[in-house]
Amino acid sequence: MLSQKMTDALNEQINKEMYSAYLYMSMSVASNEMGLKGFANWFMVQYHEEMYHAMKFYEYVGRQGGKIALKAIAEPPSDFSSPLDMFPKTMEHEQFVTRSINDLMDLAIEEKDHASRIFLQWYVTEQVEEEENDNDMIAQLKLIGDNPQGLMMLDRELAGRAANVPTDFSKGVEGAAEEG
Ligand code: OFO
Repeated sequence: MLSQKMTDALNEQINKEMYSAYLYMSMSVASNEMGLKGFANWFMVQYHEEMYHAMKFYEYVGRQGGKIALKAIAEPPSDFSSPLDMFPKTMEHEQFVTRSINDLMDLAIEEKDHASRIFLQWYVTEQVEEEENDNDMIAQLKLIGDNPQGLMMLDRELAGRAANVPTDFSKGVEGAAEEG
């Protein structure tokens, strides 16, 4: 059972995760335009992760008998100049998402909503990984600086990143996670 306040907050979070997916899709487009296919791949994998995050919330609200409310997704920025322009922006965005997950957790604790608290724990852990990924990438890009060869090497490495989350939700998120 979810309170109306928790239902509304979870629905807002579905929208934030969908926006994250949209933002990373936009960065993938920009990377392709820069000729960086590996970065484009990295961001598309990130897109799939965000869709998975959104779908987990979607399924949880539904399973708890809450009314799912899908809101308009804001237009993401598209004017990026380089990977070192994009990654601090992804970091800033992930920190925003982390604060949002923390607020949800605070609400679950305040409402003694134990099911939501346990469900949200997965996201608390996930956000540590999200911020760590961005930190690592920013550090590598700073090391590379203006060296095009270094950037091409990293681009080749990022081309190998594969999605390790379910991408087909026709049988629901849990069903997809079991099959995947
Ligand atoms: Fe959903 O973790 Fe990124 O935004």
